[in-house]
Amino acid sequence: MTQRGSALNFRDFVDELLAVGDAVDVRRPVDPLLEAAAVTRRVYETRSPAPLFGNLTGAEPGHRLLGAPAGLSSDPAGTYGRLAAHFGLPRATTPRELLDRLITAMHADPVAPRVVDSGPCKEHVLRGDEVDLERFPVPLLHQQDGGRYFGTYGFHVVRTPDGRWTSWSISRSMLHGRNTLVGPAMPQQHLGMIHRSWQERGEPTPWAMVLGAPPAALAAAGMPLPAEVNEDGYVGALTGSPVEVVRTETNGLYVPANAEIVLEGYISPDETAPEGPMGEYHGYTFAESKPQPVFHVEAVTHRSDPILPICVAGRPPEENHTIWGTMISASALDQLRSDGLPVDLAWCSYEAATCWIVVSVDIRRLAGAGMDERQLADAVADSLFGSHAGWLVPKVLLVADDIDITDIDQVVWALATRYHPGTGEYAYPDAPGIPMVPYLTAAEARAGRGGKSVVSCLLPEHFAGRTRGVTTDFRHAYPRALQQKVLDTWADYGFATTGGPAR
Ligand SMILES: Cc1cc2nc3c(=O)[nH]c(=O)nc-3n(C[C@H](O)[C@H](O)[C@H](O)COP(=O)(O)O)c2cc1C
Ligand SMILES: [Mn+2]
Repeated sequence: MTQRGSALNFRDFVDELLAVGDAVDVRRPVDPLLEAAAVTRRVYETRSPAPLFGNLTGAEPGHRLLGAPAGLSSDPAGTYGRLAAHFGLPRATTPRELLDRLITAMHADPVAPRVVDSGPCKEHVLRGDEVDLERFPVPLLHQQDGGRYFGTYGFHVVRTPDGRWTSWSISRSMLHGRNTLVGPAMPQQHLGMIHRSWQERGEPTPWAMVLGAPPAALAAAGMPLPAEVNEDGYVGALTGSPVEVVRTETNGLYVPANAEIVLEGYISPDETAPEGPMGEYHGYTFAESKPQPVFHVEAVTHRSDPILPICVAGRPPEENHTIWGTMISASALDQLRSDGLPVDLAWCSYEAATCWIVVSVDIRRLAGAGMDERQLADAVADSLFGSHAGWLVPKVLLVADDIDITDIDQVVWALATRYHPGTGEYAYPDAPGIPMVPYLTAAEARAGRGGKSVVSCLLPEHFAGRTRGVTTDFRHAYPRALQQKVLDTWADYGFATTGGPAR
């Protein structure tokens, strides 16, 4: 027996999506070179169900791909349904409810994983010369990419030499050879930090990669929890059950027992190879490859008929926005709250490709704090731009808490009607940040600093806890009783009733 449910068992997650019509079992032959990715891209862009490709040309029979594992849904009652299923939550879960859950678990005691003797990930074990990554349907995701990507929706497992800290984290990996991968391990990310601590000893970094992982574990591996925090214990706290893990065949690490595919081996201390380009989270491909560490695969274990999940990165919404953006939002909100700032919610608008985070300010508490706009902007910048989560996001938009920041229409309205040109923007040229942001100058990208700002959409009266104008919408421009009558009579007026909830 292995643990069940969509949060802790990827196969159950896929079955649940199929059962509710949020995944499509694609039986036609599909080429893993570009075709599967092109279908997946159109799925994101039309908010269609996730494609499960079961007949991949050139691949071993039975091997499958799942595209758009956390794409959005066109059903207004379950826009975030696939994301919610990652945590075993109802399809109608709202972003605010999800952030509450994620933050509560950050403050709960970690629940350490439970070691089990075996599990579905050991149904097939391949060692040494038997390892051939080409047996899997490794997809080519975009025609501009420098290679085929095995790891776009899986996580790396590494442990510090003294064993005190185990990190699970997502970072892409490209097929390099029959038993090698190549991919980034940025020094600011925990994969890079732990890799460096082995390099300093002149030793290879024991490493594993988990694909088709328990969805809640995958999401935690895409979350900027602080250094030294074990993602495995966080997943236990989040789901209320320890994650069942098994020992790898070769290197003493532990991996989720029901994973679809596990690669194990080591990261070379010194060997690099060109990696990329790849279409990236911000929505562009830049035509360059970079030297990155080489990952050596000494054993592969997998379930029967394994499913390799893929993220086809690019213009939103894809998993860099729905998973990464959501997990950054939780970490950033927790940071701002812990620093005592008067914030209501924080949300990386998916449409902004993780290049901005919107923060709604509790204007009553703001008035109580007695801060002016520059003081608030500086305090927010200090709090966020110095944090692991804030390193990832270059822009912060501040709005009053009358705005539902998870509704992009309201954010655009606030930006257009409240941001004051010339005085409403505060730049932080010395703040450290991820060098992948598209608009950075070459010097900023090299220095890993700058291109960061706080944009205020707060009006002067918000600092006194007041609003001047009355919002002219359904909620604010009519008496409550009339609103209710209109809602109750909606169908009788002759309108379809499935237009989604009134906001
Ligand atoms: C689908 C997806 C793909 C990602 N790809 C990368 C990547 O290639 N490189 C990277 O540094 N971070 C990538 N991330 C973001 C990291 O996983 C995230 O910043 C996480 O916090 C890193 O783990 P760490 O905080 O333990 O270092 C990706 C996230 C998601 C959801
Ligand atoms: Mn981490």
